[in-house]
Amino acid sequence: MKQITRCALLIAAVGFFLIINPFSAGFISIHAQDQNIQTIEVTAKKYEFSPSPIHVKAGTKVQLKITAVDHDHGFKIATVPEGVSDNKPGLVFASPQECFQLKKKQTTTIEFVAQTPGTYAFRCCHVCGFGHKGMHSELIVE
Ligand SMILES: [Cu+2]
Repeated sequence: MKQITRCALLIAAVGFFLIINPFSAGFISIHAQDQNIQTIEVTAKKYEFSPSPIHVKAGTKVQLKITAVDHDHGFKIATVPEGVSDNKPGLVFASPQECFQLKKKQTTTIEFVAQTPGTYAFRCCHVCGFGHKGMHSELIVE
């Protein structure tokens, strides 16, 4: 009799965790998203990014939604802030990429965590015309 009770309790406990956990985990991640994501609309055109520079807050997840207005462009950003000699990345990407391709008339979302305050240089990495080399700006994490 005692063993049956124990067994029932164990099943109830396992059931409780299976049912409750996915809900609470989902709730926490949705909650964190609301507070910590900064979405910034950016345009890329010959030969500038706008806004320039881009300001974000440290400790947040950043979503850059970059629209290439007039031509194919690219986006390449330094992950280590300017003037810092150690190679510890201050911008943390889920999927690192050398050069994000920005297709003409499309919006590309680039996500990373802005961990360390500082100035991060970025530039166009897709040859887009005579002014291509001058197409650069900065992301400032404050
Ligand atoms: Cu370019």
